[in-house]
Amino acid sequence: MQWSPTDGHNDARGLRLAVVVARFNSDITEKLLEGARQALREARAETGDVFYVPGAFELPLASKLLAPRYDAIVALGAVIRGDTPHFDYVAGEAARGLQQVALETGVPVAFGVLTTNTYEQAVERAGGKHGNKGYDAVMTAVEMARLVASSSQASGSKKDALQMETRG
Ligand code: INI
Repeated sequence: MQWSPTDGHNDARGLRLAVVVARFNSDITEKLLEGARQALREARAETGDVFYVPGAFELPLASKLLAPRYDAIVALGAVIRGDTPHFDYVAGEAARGLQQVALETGVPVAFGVLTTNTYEQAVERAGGKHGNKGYDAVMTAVEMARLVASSSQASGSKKDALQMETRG
């Protein structure tokens, strides 16, 4: 069975969401943003603040700066393989950095960064025959923000129960 990013809880009401978009390959990343906006509407998000950075390499720092103010971050970019090893550095550091921000801050960061061999493959994933990864990234962010919220509620009630036990 194929996992669908829309299987989870896609109700964004009450969540503060930020979308960070890389301008590099902007014809693709603007399509990812269109998909992200559609998902925000469908999930009934009340916030979906949009911030721009020059390229995918800059997504992690922007996400880290935004994390304290949001329940989840959606990072959008398009890294397309060229003739030099530059692709590997930019794509690798974007992925590593975004995961690091999520793990260090506890704020989910959805990886809506296309890493493709060709421009056509990017087009196909930005509203083409393979869907829109910007849309998927928003739904992932919403699901993860809900998971974080319910896990902190659960640990809160566990703490209360322990305190009650101690008080006897
Ligand atoms: N940035 C991208 O978002 N996608 C790319 O494909 C890309 N390539 O191929 O070079 C790219 N480079 C710019 C990079 O993200 C930084 O903005 C730049 O290196 C300055 O730090």
